[in-house]
Amino acid sequence: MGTPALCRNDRLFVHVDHLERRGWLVPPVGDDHTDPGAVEYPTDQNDLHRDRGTAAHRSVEGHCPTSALRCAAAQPRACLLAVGFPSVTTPDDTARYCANLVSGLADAGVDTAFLSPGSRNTPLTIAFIREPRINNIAIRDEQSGGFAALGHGKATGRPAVVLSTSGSAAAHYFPSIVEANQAASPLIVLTADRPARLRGTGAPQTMDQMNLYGRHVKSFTDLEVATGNARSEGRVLATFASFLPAGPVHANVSFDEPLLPDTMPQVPHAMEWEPPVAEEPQHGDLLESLTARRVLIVASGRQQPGFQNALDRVAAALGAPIIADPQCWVVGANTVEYGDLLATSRYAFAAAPPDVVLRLGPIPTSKPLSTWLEESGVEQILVDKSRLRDPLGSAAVVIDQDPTLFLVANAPNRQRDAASDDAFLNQWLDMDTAVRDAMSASIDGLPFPNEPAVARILIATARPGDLVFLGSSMPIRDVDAFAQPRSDIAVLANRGVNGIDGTISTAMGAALAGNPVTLLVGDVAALHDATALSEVARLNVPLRIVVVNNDGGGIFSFLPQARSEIVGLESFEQHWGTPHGLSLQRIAQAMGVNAVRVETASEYLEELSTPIDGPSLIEVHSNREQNVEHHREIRSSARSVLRQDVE
Ligand SMILES: Cc1ncc(C[n+]2csc(CCOP(=O)(O)OP(=O)(O)O)c2C)c(N)n1
Ligand SMILES: [Mg+2]
Repeated sequence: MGTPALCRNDRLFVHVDHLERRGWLVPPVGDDHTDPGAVEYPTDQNDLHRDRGTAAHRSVEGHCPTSALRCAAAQPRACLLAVGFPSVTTPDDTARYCANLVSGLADAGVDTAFLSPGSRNTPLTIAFIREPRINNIAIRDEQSGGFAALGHGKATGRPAVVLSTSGSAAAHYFPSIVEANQAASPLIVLTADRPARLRGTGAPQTMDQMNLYGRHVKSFTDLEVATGNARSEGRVLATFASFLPAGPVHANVSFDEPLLPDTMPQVPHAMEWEPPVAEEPQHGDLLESLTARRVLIVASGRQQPGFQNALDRVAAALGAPIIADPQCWVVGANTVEYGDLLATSRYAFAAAPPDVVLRLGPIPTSKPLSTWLEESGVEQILVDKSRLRDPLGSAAVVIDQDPTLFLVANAPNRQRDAASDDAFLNQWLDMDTAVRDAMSASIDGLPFPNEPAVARILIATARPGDLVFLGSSMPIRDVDAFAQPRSDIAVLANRGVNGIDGTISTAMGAALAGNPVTLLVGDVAALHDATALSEVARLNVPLRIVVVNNDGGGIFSFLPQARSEIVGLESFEQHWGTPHGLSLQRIAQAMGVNAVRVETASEYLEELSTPIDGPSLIEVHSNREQNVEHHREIRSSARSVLRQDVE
C-alpha cells in the first residue's frame, strides 16, 4: 500500500490516466515532475479525498498544466466528480460486478457471447457462463471470435459479445470492429485489462488498451469494477450498439488478482427492460411529390426486417423500377433483376432516363451502376442512416434515416390511378428480360466450371429460409450480376470495408445464430481464414462452404495491372495473382470438415441438393484468365441485345 493522503491544502493530485480515461485532454507535464503521470487540480478545502493507497494513484506534487487547470477551473466540481477514485475491491465485489454487468447485457437482449480463453478475463468468463440467458461459445482465435460475433449481429440485428484477455488478444478484434463500424452492424467488445497501476509498465501481457480501436467504435468505456451500476452499464452498452446506425462498442475492464472470488454471488434475476425508442422524423410529402415523375429506385446494404414489403408498396405507388443489391433483394412487379448488366451499357439509361433516383442504403455493389450515379448528373435523393458520408457525393437531398423506417413513415397515400403511364417501368422491365435471356444463354454456352454459373446455381438452389453469405471479391459481384434475385433467402456479406478476412468466421457466426448458411468464397479469402475451419468442425456448425479455387486473386485479372508492361506478368502473378497450388478440399479435411471437389455441373447440383446439417466444403476449380474471358463474353452478349432494343 502506498501513501494514502492525496489532498493537501487546496490541491488535489490526480493521475493523468484517470483524466484521459474520462475524456479529458491532458497536455504533457513539465520536467520538474517527479511523477510524469501526475497533474494537480485545485479543489475545495472540504473536498478531502483519500487515495486508497494503490500504487496506481501514487501522485506527487507538480505544477498544473495550464489547459488542464482551465478545464478544471471551468467545471471544478464536475471534474472532481468525474475523476473520482477507485475503491478497494475484493474478488467477491468483482464477481458481483461482473454478474450484474452480464445481466444488464442479457436484460437488453444479448443472447450470445464468443469467449476467448485467457486468465485476466476470468471474472467475466465466469459471469457469462453463469448467466442462463446467454449462449456462450468458446473461440480460440480472437480474430475469428470477432468476426463470428459480427456474423451473429448481421444475421439477427442484435449484438453479440466478444470477450478477450489482455494484451495482443484484444488487437485481433480490430478487423471485425472496422467492418462492424462501416457496415453499421451491432457488436459489443469486452477486453480484460491489467490493473491501472500496471499501465505503461512492462508488466506481462500489458499494453495500452485505452481507446484501442480509436474512432472505429461508437463508444469506449473504461469500466472500473465496483463503481457505478454495472447492470445499467451492461444495458447501455447493448442499447448503444443496437441504436441506429448500429455499430461496435468497446468496454475495457481492469481486474486485479486474485481473479477468483471466495464465494460466488447470486446470479441476478432476469428483468424485462425496454430500451428507449427514438422518434422517427416525417418527411412530409416527399415521396408523394414524386408520383408524377419517373423514379428509379436503387437499394443496397443489409436492411431492417420489413424493408421488402415497404419498398414494394412505395415502388408500386411511384411506378418505379427497383434495382436492389443481393443483401436487400426485393422480388415483385417492379423488380429489375439485372441492374448491373443493364448499367454495363449506358443505353438503358439513355432509352429510359429517370427524372430522379431514390437511393436507399449505402453505395451499390455494381461498379457500372455507381459510376453512372456519380457521373449522370441525374437528381438523386439518398436515404441512409450512417455515420459515413456518401462517397459518390451526387445526392441533392440526403435524409439521415433508416430506409425501412423512412419508407414505412412516408409511403405515399395516393395510389397511381389506372390511367397512369407505366411506360417508364415497362421499358426497364423489358430491357431486363432481354438482358436476362442473353446472359443466361451465354452462361449456358460456357463449359462448366465457370464462375458466373457457380454463383447463379448456388442462389437458384438455396432452400427457402436459408442464409447465403457472399465473400468479398468476385463472389458478391458474380451474384449481383448473374444470379436471379430471391426474397425467400437472406443474403449477407461483409461490405463495410469489403475485406476478404474473417469470411468463414463471419459465416460461422451467422450460422450459429440459427439458420443453415451457404458461403460462397474465393480461395484466397478461404486461406486467409483457414483456422476458422477447425472451429467450424469442432462446433459442428451448419455451414456449407463453396470455394471457387482459381488459384489466386481472380479479381485482379480484371485490372489494368494484369496487362501492364510496368508491372510485367511475372510480378503480376507474384504480387497480385498470388497462386498457391493448394487444395482447399485437403485443408478442410485436415481440419475435420467433410470436403469434396466437383468437376461437373451435375456433381455440383447434387452436392448442393443435400440439406445442410453440419459443416461441409465444396471446392470448384476455375482459371483466372479464362474467367475474365467468360465475363467479357457474357457482358458483351447482354450489351448487344440492349443496343438492338434501343437503337
Ligand atoms: C483483408 C484484405 N486483404 C486484402 C484485400 C485485397 N483483395 C481484394 S480481393 C483479393 C483477392 C481475393 O481472392 P479470392 O478470395 O481468391 O477471390 P477471387 O478474386 O479469386 O474471386 C484481395 C487480396 C482485401 N480486400 N481484404
Ligand atoms: Mg481466387
